[in-house]
Amino acid sequence: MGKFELPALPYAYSALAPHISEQTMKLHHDKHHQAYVDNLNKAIDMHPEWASKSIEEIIKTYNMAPDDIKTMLRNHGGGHYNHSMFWNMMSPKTGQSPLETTKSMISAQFGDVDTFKKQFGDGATKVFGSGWQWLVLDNGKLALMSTPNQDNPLTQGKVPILGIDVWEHAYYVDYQNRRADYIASWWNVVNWEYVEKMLIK
Ligand code: MN3
Repeated sequence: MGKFELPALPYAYSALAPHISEQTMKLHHDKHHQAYVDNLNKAIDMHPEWASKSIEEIIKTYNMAPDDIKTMLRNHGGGHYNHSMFWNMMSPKTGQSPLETTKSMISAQFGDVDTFKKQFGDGATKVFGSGWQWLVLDNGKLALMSTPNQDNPLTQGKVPILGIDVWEHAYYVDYQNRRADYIASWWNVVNWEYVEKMLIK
C-alpha cells in the first residue's frame, strides 16, 4: 500500500556528469529518494486519513499529525518533496544563465547575479551537518535561507525557488569532503528555465 511514488528522473542518470556523476545520481535517486518515499508511505499507512493530502499539504501541516507519525512526515515527506524538486532544479542543458525576470529580481535583491551566487554559496557552505540551502520567495521578495535535515521552506510559509542538497550523500562519491567544490560545480547544472517559470507564474 502506498500512495506516493518515486518520480522518474527527468533525464538520464549520466546527464549531469561530470558535475554530478552517474553513480551519485543512481544512489541519490534510486536509493535515498526511494527510501523517503517508502517511509512516507509507511507513515500514511499508519494513519490513512493523511492519504488524501497532497505532499504540499503534508509539508505545511505535519505538525497537526498524530505524534507517532509527525517526525516521519516531517523527515520523509520533506525528503520526498525536496528531492522531487531538486531533480527539476537541475538540467543537462549545462551552463545556463538566469533569464530575464530572474535576473532582474536577483539584481533588485542582491545587486547582481555574481553577488547572489556568492551569498547563496556561502550559505550552502555553512549549513552544519545535513540540510539544504534555498532561494525562496518571502512575501513576494527573493531571500536566502537554509533548512536542517529535510525541512522545506514551505513549512515556514516561504516558496522554494531554487535549492541545493548539501547532505554528504549528494556529493561525497564525487567530491569527498569538498562541499565547496560541489557547490561551485553545481552552478553548471542549475536549471534557470525552471527558476524563471517559478518566478513568472
Ligand atoms: Mn539528498
